[in-house]
Amino acid sequence: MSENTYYITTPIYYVNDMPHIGHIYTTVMADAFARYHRMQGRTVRFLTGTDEHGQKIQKSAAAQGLQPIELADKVVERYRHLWEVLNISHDDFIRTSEDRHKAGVTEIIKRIMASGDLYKGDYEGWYCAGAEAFVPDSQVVDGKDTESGYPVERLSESSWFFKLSAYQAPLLEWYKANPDCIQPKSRYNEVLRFVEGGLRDLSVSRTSVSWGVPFPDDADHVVYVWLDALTNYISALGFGSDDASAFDQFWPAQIHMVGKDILRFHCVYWPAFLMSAGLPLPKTVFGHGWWMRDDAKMSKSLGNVVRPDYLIERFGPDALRYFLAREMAFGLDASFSDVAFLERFNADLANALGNTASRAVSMTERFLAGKIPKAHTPGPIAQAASEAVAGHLRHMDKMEPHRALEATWRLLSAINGRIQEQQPWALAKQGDEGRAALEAVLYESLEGLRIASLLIEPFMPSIAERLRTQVGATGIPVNLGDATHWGLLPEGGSIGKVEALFPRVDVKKMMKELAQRDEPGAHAKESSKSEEPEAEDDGLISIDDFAKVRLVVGIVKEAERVPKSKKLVKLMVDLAETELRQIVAGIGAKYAPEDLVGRRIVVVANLKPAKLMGVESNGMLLAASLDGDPDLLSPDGEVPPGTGVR
Ligand code: ME8
Repeated sequence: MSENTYYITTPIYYVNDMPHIGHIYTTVMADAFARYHRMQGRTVRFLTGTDEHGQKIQKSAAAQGLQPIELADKVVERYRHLWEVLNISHDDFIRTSEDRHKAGVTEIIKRIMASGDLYKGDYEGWYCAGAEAFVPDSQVVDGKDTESGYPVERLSESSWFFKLSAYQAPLLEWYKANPDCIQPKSRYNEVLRFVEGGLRDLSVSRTSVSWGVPFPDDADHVVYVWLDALTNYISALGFGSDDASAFDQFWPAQIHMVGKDILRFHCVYWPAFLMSAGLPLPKTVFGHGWWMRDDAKMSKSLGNVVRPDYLIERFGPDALRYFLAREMAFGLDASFSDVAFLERFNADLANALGNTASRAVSMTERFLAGKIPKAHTPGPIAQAASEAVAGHLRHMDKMEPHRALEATWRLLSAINGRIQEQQPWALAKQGDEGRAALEAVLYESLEGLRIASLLIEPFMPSIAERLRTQVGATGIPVNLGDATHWGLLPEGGSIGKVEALFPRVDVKKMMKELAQRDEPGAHAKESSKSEEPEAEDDGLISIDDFAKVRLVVGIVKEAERVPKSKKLVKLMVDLAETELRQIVAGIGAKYAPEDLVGRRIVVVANLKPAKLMGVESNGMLLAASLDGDPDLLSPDGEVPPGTGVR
């Protein structure tokens, strides 16, 4: 491996089930990083594939009346197709049922055997086929593995064991010498604590499973599926074959991108196997967070898994790629909700990106006959572009892709703001007098959009290309080096055809349409939440922030003045709860208490209680405030109390 190579991998996915947005997420993020590094001029190798052996697949196939390989062939096609539709730019796709992979597994076991780290014994204990993991007694409650939630079964069989216990000290040394080898930091600490707690030898073969790689020189056993699967990262590079040139060029991997569920396999077992086999260790394992559905765990049995097909068909692959990358703070958990998807689609894509682009391009068409104008002196958009480029590079290098996107969206907002401020339509009316300013604002907008297209390229490759065509940037290199320099759009060049990149959608209508497409039970809870830390303040709140405020309609049942106060009125309000709510409001200067009884009002129902002049208030009513003079808000019709307000 040289400084300029970058080898990135996704987990290889089990073929017992069709892909959902969790699988897509890892692959899309790995794709974004692969593209980012290619755009920096690195020689990138990006690997994905499928994990086809083991008990879980054997059982699923049997349940469907298929041979395991028949099931694998079917599901693999689904993955391949999806990666094509989603524009995933992997260089290789490995299947563990391929001969090249079996050769790699055989070779690593031979090396581990030669190190004296394998011995034969009997495994007596629990096994979780769902996670393909041997589970300690302490982790079994009510017949289930408490870590994965899947059922366990009792095994008693002859097995080869790997001396994992001997690797506790070397692993701890590795973690300590390479504090960035597991990211984010919270996961590093988690793994460190786990290994400090002690390691037991690991069973690495099965006799009661037949679907796997035969154990070298002991064909009654098949290789434990995780030892088999992890080896894909090197078998795909030709390890164990006659041609190991790719292995020499790319190993060790720069990064294994995985979900947090499989951290232990990648950060404990895998490096221990590699140490034993005398092979270099990966530079980084990144354990990203978990997608939930409307705050509930996404699972096939709950029937709330988000399948990607309709979202891709209806909104395009780049919209889904963008949403996944932007919504989840990389490393933390997030919730997928239709409303969050649609709101982001309209706000970030249709509006901030699509609308800004179509404004700039259509005004160039109208006012400058579709020709890229003269550049003039770089102004505020040039400054915003240079900040966005710096922010993008900084955040991508720190593995903060969601922040990299935020930086680009600040540039889009600067372009939009500048158009609003300069008013090209008014400048165009001024004729020669307004010409220079008109050219300046439109050149800057188009050039700013060209630079934005480079920054969105890792996340939305097809939209980025369409954007470049629209602003007349075809032929200009696409990279994150000299192509980001200001002023490359050529004066006199032609812009492309104006077309909406993301036509706005009607959220209410789409919510219904999406719900109809969902699996039953998908909307167990309808809210969305991200654990994302506070974004850099741009004055905007997310739909999630807004959703935290519970606004409901109430009917005032009783009202009286708070003694000794001119303004305060104590109200008892019907919110369709078991008791009336007591709310104190500062509306007494304008409203007489008796006039309030029977009125419908809007109440913030989940406000922390407060005392006003010693009287407790459990909520707040909404009123327009003109110079401090309140004007009560009421619904238009006879809405029943307790009705939600949005
Ligand atoms: O574990 N949120 O395969 P797998 C985020 N074959 N990511 C999710 C997710 C969710 N709700 N659900 C799945 C395996 N993922 C093994 C891997 S590697 C040598 C062997 C993603 O099909 C995430 O990356 O169960 C997780 O680690 C992976 O899918 C598990 O895929």
